[in-house]
Amino acid sequence: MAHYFDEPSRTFSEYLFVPGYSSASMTPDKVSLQTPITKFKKSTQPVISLNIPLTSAIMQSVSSDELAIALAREGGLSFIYVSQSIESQAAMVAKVKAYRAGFSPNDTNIRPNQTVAELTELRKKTGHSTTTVTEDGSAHGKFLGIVSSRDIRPDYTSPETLIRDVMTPFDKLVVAQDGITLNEANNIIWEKKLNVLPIVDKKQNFVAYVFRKDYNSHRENPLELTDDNKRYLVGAGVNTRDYEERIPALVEAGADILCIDSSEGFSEWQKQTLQFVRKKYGDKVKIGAGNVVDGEGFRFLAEAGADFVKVGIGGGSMCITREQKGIGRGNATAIQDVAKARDEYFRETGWYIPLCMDGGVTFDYHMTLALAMGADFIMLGRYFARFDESPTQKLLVEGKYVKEYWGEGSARARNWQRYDHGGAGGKLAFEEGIDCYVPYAGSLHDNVALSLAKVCATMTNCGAMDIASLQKNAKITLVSAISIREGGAHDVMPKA
Ligand code: MZP
Repeated sequence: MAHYFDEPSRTFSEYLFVPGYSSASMTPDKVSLQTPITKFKKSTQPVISLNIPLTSAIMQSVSSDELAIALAREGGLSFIYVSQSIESQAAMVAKVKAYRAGFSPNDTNIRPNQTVAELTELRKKTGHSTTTVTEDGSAHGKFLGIVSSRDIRPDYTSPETLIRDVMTPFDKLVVAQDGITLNEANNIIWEKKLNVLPIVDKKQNFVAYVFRKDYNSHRENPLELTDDNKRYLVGAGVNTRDYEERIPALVEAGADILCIDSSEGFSEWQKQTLQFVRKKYGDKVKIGAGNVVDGEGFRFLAEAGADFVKVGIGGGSMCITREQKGIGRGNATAIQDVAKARDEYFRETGWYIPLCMDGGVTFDYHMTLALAMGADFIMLGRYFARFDESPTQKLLVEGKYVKEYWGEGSARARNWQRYDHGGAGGKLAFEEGIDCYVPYAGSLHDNVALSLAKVCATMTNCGAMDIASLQKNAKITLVSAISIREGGAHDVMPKA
C-alpha cells in the first residue's frame, strides 16, 4: 500500500505568529539576521555565513552579475544561473569577484587611436560615461587616460576626433596604487576634490575606480557580504550533467559556493555530483543540493555530502510542476518536516546542515515564518525579478510597469537539465514553468530594507533577537479560513 502522510500539505498563508514577551531593550534595530549557509560541526563556526537570510534564485530571469553585486552589497548572496554556457556563467562569476566593495571594475574601455564616434557607440552599449583609455583597449591594459562626459561637447566635437585628443591623460590625473584601502582612497578623493580616483598597479595597468558618488552607498551598507580581500561573495548553480567541466570553471572563476539546480533532488545524479566535488576538492569547495520536501530526501543529501539542503517542490510562483506531474508538497509542511530531520541528524552526528526554503515565499511575513519553521535562509525568484537590477526587460503593460519573469522549466529557458531524469540525450518534454510578468518594484536596496524591517519587527514581537532563538521560541498557530479574512482590512470601504 502507498504511504499516506497524516498531515495535510500546508503552506505559509495558513499560519500566524502568536506574540512572545519582548523586553524594552528588544528593538528591531538590534536584531541580528546573520545565518549559516554551510554545514558546521557542533561548537564550531560555519565557513560561510550570510549577513541577511536572502539568496536569489538560480534563474535566467533573476541572478545575473548585476543582481549578485546589488544583493551582496545588502549582505545576501546570488547563485548565478546555470542555464547558459560554462564560459558565460564563469564570466559572470568573475565579474562579481572583480568587484571589490567600493572599488568599481571598468567595463567601458577604448584605445587612444579610436574615434569619438566609436566611443559614443560603446557608451550606448555599457550605459557608463567614464571611459578608460588603455594602450590595447582591454579592461586591465596599460592605463593612458580617462574620457568623461565633460571631455566631449555634443554637437561640437567631431565624431572623427581621436580619443587621444580629448582624453585627460595619465600625467594630469591623480591616481593611487593597488593595495590602497577604501578609507585611504576616500580620503584622497575628499582632499583633492576628485569625482573619481583610478587605481593602477606597479606597471601602470588599470585596476579599478573609486567613485565619490559611491562613498555614501558604501557607508549605508555595513552588512556587505565580502571575503577576506573585500570582494563580494557569489554563488553559482550547477547541474548534474556537465558538472565535470562546469564546476572546475566556476571554481577557477572564483565562485564561493555552488548549488545543484534541480527540481527534484532525491536522486542518484545529485549523489554523483556531490561525490565528484568531494573527491576532487575535499571540503574546500562548498556545494548545496536539492530540492527535497521530506526527511528521507534530506538525509540522503546530507549523507551524500551536501553543505546545505534546499527545500521546496512545486511552490514557485511561476511553477506548474504540481499541475503537470502531481508532485510537490506545501512549503510550510515541507520545511517543518525537513527541519525535524535536520535536527535529528544534528543530534546524531553533531553536524548542523543549513536549510534553504526555496520558492513560493510570497509575502514578507512568509520569510519570517520560513525562518521560524527551521529554514536558515530563503531563496527567492519572483521577489528579486521585480527590481531594477534583475536582468530582464522593464515594460509598460496596460498602463503599469512590469518586468519579465520566466521559469527555468518554461519553453523560454529550456533548462531541460533541471527537469531531466538522466540517460542519453536530454530534452524538455513538457513545460513545468510559465513565462510571465511581475510588477516592477524599484531598487533592490529599498525593497530589501523594507522587507527586512518587517522581518525584524516580527522577530522582536516574538521576543527573538536572532534567527536561532526565533526557531527555538516562536509560537505559531494554524489559522482558519475565516480568520485569514479577518487578517486583512474588512468590513470597511477602502478609499480607492
Ligand atoms: P518564486 O520565488 O518565484 O516563488 O520561486 C523561485 C523558485 O522556483 C526557484 O528558486 C526554483 O526553485 C523554482 N523554479 C524555477 N523555475 C521553475 C519552473 O520553471 C521553478 N517551474 O519552479
